[in-house]
Amino acid sequence: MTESLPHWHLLGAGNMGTLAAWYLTRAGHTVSVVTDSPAPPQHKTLIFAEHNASLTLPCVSPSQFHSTITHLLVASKTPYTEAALRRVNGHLDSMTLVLRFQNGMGALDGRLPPGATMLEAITTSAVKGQSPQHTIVAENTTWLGGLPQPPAWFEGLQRHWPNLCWEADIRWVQWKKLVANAVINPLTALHDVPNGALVSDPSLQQQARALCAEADTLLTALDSRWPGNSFSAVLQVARDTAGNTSSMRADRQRGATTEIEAINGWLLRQAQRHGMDLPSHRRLIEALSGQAPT
Ligand code: KPL
Repeated sequence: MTESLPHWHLLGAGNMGTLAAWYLTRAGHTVSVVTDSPAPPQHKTLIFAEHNASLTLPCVSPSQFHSTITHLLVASKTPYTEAALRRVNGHLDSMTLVLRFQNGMGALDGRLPPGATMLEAITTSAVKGQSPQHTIVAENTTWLGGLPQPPAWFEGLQRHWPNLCWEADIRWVQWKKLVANAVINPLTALHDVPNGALVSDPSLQQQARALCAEADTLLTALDSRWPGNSFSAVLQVARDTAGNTSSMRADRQRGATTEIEAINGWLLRQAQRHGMDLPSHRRLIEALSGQAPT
């Protein structure tokens, strides 16, 4: 007997949300975008290395919900999480499965109904562009996890989502990505440079080293088994994405609120709870709360 595949409600049909919706629909799931008010379907173009693809996503607004949402994909940028969740207020319950596909940590903490199941998605894929055009720069590894066992639909999804892995204990994967984002994103945003500048500019490299050391000290305090050595991992990410504009640099260039609160802010809040300070991260947050580059 074949199990019916989920219908997903999507919050945030930006680059990552659209890519996830693409793979989900390829695997036979259905996806609708949750909008503030009734809206026509969204027609999107995904530009892959070898081909272009079209994706049409129906929209649904709060007044059109008739039942509880069973599967919610949260791919909104972290500063807009609260506003996005307002759209589904009263439609989530303990039976809802939430898949969080966002940078940083903690954006959904305390914001879901008791008992709701939470899955995390972490990706090293890169997508750029502005809706409705999304250019897939790289289809790298994506990890889904946070539960002892994958959901029944995971194996089918793996056949359509390149390099999709299951990781029951996803915390270290999240932390590794968090440190890369906490170093590459704010430094490239502040200095308005591509990611590769962290490899080629000795002064940026020195700052990256200090940021990594502080993050490793904190993460070791949170989990003594944390392997550390973040600096070489971060430099590798900067090398692999040398020509990229980091998402924070892009946000800052267009004057949008950055995700620094969910990235470096999360590290700083954890440090404070443990009576520690992370001076380099604190200074970066302060520096970036100033004006956008001109
Ligand atoms: O995730 C990224 C981002 O820009 O948000 C990196 C890995 C730094 C790639 O640009």
